[in-house]
Amino acid sequence: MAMLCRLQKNNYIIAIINLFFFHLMYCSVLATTNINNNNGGFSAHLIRKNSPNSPLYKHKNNKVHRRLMGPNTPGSRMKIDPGSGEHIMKFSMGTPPFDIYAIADTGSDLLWTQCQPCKACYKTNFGVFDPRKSSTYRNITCRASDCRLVALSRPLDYQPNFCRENPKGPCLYRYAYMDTSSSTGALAKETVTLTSTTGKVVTLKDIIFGCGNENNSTITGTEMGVIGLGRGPLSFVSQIAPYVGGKRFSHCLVPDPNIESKIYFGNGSEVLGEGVLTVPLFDEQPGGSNYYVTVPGITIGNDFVPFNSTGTLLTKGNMLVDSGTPMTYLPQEFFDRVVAQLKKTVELESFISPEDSTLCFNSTTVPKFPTVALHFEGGGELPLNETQLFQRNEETKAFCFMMVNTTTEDYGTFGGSLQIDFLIGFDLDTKVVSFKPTNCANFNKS
Ligand SMILES: *[C@@H]1O[C@H](CO)[C@@H](O)[C@H](O)[C@H]1NC(C)=O
Ligand SMILES: *[C@@H]1O[C@H](CO)[C@@H](O)[C@H](O)[C@H]1NC(C)=O
Ligand SMILES: *[C@@H]1O[C@H](CO)[C@@H](O)[C@H](O)[C@H]1NC(C)=O
Ligand SMILES: *[C@@H]1O[C@H](CO)[C@@H](O)[C@H](O)[C@H]1NC(C)=O
Ligand SMILES: *[C@@H]1O[C@H](CO)[C@@H](O)[C@H](O)[C@H]1NC(C)=O
Ligand SMILES: *[C@@H]1O[C@H](CO)[C@@H](O)[C@H](O)[C@H]1NC(C)=O
Ligand SMILES: *[C@@H]1O[C@H](CO)[C@@H](O)[C@H](O)[C@H]1NC(C)=O
Ligand SMILES: CC(=O)N[C@H]1CO[C@H](CO)[C@@H](O)[C@@H]1O
Repeated sequence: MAMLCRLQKNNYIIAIINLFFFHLMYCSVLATTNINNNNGGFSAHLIRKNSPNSPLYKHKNNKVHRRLMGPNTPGSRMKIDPGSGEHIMKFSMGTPPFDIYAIADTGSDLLWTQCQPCKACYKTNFGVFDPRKSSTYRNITCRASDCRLVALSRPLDYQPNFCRENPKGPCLYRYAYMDTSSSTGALAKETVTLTSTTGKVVTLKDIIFGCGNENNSTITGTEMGVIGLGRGPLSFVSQIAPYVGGKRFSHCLVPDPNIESKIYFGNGSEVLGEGVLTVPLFDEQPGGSNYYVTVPGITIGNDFVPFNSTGTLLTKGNMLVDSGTPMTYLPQEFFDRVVAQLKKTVELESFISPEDSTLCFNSTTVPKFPTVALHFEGGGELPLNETQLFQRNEETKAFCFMMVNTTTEDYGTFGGSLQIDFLIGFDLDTKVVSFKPTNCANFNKS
């Protein structure tokens, strides 16, 4: 019941927001002259965290990982990930611009960064954004309709009548992630600028963000915040939609972590042409953040391994598409059958890597792996090759399988490594995800 009320409330908010953005769009077309790449769309670089290219590179592979997911709402869960495959997006905030390195997260909506004056900020190597030094910073008041977007994500000590008593007071938020990371502060608006992959400067005005003056992070905290690319109305993707021609984006992740990947927003981000597989997105809940798809099973060699062994009925939305999670997770029982089938077709000695619990095959040369394809609701089949399925461990020289088990979840997570060398498009308006096999290192969308 509580859930039901919430959904209705969210829908109401979305309606208001749409009107609001329509207005914004109209006003900003004239004001913002410098976004004009592909009919308003633009592209940006994604830096693989822990690639030596990353300003956030930490030498030894740190094992602590989190998946940033929505606030502490039902449906938010955390992932512990071996390896560090998160992606960082660099942009600037404010006038004059201040550089921000934030985790690009398809599992949550809010864009936030640490802000001065800090009550509690974790240590970063790149300073903390100071709104007092920016001429384009705007507070969002309690009374403002935008404030309702965080109505469910308030600080722990928040008084329910705070906004009624302080209509001109700050719009306070608290975003807590399942790994105990959190950001608390005031919702505000700022100008976001970034340099696109074509070298053009893109200016996005009045982007709603969390100015966090009380934050903590489970990692040593070098990243400066999170840029939420989820499906909800607060998401960066939803906010910029009127500027770029629609609520859609795509990315192409390169296999080599030292080469920057690309992300495309709005017009020009469409995944088109031959060999595109388009699958429906499952609506977990209206206004929800996550990209779920339905996967009946996986073909390995000549055999089909069904997701559900106990019946033909399948839970809809049993797989979360999330580039923020490096590995792919399968529920234990499904995982066991996948591994059994894989071992049957790969005739090599295997062992479990003590480092990250992956299943590895000893081989000095590239072994002959079976053909593998992921099946989607509606009959679509996505062929996966070695680039996506296996990674060579430089030390042991073994080939390790990039799918691992989860015992705490009954759904799978389609992680970042499985997304490598696909141009993947997320269309929030038509509610589909599209996949196109692509050599991402050589890829440039025109
Ligand atoms: C924003 O609000 C804070 C207090 O909540 C205030 O100190 C600051 O001056 C305000 N900034 C602007 C630009 O209105
Ligand atoms: C972050 O804050 C929460 C709530 O106070 C706390 O439980 C958690 O331990 C903190 N995490 C870190 C890494 O400080
Ligand atoms: C996006 O592309 C469509 C179709 O080409 C065009 O009508 C629309 O004006 C573009 N949007 C922006 C914001 O430029
Ligand atoms: C598997 O199928 C059974 C019966 O057909 C159904 O009750 C169950 O929810 C399904 N489980 C999943 C994970 O799809
Ligand atoms: C396979 O690799 C593991 C880890 O390096 C090693 O312990 C084992 O001896 C290897 N087995 C063979 C047959 O090479
Ligand atoms: C699966 O997960 C459990 C605990 O999370 C772990 O003990 C087990 O070794 C894992 N690996 C395999 C291959 O099942
Ligand atoms: C896997 O497929 C991608 C996309 O088509 C391609 O770029 C890559 O070279 C392939 N990898 C192998 C090992 O065939
Ligand atoms: C509200 C909240 O999460 N507060 C935490 C902020 O981070 C510090 C440590 O950096 C914690 O002590 C607070 O509890």
